[in-house]
Amino acid sequence: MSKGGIVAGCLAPHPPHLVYAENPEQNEPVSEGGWEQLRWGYERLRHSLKDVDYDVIVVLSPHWQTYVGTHFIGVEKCASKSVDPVFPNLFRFNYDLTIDVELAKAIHDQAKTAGMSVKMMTNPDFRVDYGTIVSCQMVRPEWDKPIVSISSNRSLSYYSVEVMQEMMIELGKSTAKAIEESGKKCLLIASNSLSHRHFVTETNPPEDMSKEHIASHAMHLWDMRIIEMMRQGKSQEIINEMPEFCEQAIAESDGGALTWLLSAMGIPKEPAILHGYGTIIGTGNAIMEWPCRNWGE
Ligand code: 2X7
Ligand code: FE2
Repeated sequence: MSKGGIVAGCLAPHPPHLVYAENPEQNEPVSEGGWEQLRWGYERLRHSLKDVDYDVIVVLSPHWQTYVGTHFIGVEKCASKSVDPVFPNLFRFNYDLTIDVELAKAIHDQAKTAGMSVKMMTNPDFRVDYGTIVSCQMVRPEWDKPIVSISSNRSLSYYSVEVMQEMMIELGKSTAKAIEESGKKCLLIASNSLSHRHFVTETNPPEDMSKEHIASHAMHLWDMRIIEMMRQGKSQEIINEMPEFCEQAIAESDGGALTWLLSAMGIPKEPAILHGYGTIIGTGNAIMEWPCRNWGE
């Protein structure tokens, strides 16, 4: 069997507003659009991946929060309605997806061997979180690839960003090793916003773009700093600055997804492609792609 690999790593933020604005048939609420800069960014990412051959999407979402270890969905078929608890007016999405349980178990086993606390989630009635669903819908709306769904272990809540990062670096290495041994070609998704200060009142309609902007200048500066580092291949510097970023920008990378992704790709020095940036209820969101398939051995 030939070695598996990562065809691309993506930073793919999941505000439900994006799906609401797209009006896919699976989502009940209907909109007049909105957040076009970000949706055009996703369009560019989809175009970039159009001719890329891969078997499975591996996604880590901060909205599946587990407090004892990292969990993996271990049920092959997941179908239900996902409702955003904060925005039920925007996101009531009927999903029907397939899990690559074999690869999920392989990553689980590899992480366990490395000493991590891990668990396969086998409840057939489990409700898949909206972060996973929104990012997958925006990256691959066809839903024709199986996914591996990884939880966000909230080690930050018990310990610190430093402990969270150590664990996510290990999980990233285990993910890469399991993928290599599986022989599968994988697309990796870190599902998170950057700066995460948000407004607390909603406009009417929610898609009124005359009211959309970053929450503060300080958040803008943080977002631009992290994006520039990604564009310059400064992955190690991002990891070094993560504690300040998470604290000062309330960054959603506190869930570990970005650190996991950078680690799985081997802390790349190659530049990431910026496909789009925009704000959603004041939060900062970047759509980035690391085209690992082009880097060679
Ligand atoms: O989950 C989110 C988010 N990360 C950012 C903005 C708005 C809503 O939901
Ligand atoms: Fe979120």
